[in-house]
Amino acid sequence: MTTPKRPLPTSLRLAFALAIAIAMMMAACAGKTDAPAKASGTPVAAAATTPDAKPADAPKPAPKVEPVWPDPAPAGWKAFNDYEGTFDPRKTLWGGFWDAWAYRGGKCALSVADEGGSRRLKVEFGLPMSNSQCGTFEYLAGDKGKPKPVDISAFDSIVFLLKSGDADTHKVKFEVTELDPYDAAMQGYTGETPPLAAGKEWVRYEVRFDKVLHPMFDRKKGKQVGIRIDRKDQGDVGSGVILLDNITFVPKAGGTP
Ligand SMILES: [Ca+2]
Repeated sequence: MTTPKRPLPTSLRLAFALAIAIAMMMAACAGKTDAPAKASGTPVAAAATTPDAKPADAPKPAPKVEPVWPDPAPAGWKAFNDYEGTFDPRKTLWGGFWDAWAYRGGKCALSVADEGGSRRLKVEFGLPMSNSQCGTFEYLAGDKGKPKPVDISAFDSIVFLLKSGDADTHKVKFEVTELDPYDAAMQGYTGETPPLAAGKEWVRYEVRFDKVLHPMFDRKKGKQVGIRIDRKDQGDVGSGVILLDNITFVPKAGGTP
């Protein structure tokens, strides 16, 4: 069944005509405005190349070492480990013990390295098997083997800097772990980020607690933070070097931890 063809109502035809007219006017206007824009752009370009506007011997701005890190740090940011004087003895800026861990044949060798005017944590990892892992743990408080719970509920997130220490890009997860005094390893829930790329340039990553922590994670009982390097995240390259710096706690908006 077909609908009999009827001529369009006059009002519709008028509307079409109007629409076409408007479209043509707009096209005409676009053509007009285009020309002055090009013309006005020319003097600017010319000015930029005159010696007065830009002396040839003007010193080039020094390349920024950490373009991704705010200086000064925003109010309320609480530095946790900057690796400047925390390596020997192993105490974070909050006073807790920190070190490396390894699992299933993995190994993370820790040192500090001067890079770009700052000391960084250098992690040389070797993950020989398909399920090898290694990483770091940094107690929020407490001596070796004696972590103490720390209330992190006033904080919104952790930020830190990550970079590759060799020619390859590596993948690193960041973890936040709850203290459970009834667990053999005193470990409760662990929240972790997806694998984060450690590449040629420093990148600032943010670990938002609401995103990575289990709803049952008791934020009044934070135990430790750290990185995890998983062989399965690395692709073909099972060993390498990554650099880490400036683990910092960021307070909740309006919070005063
Ligand atoms: Ca540092």
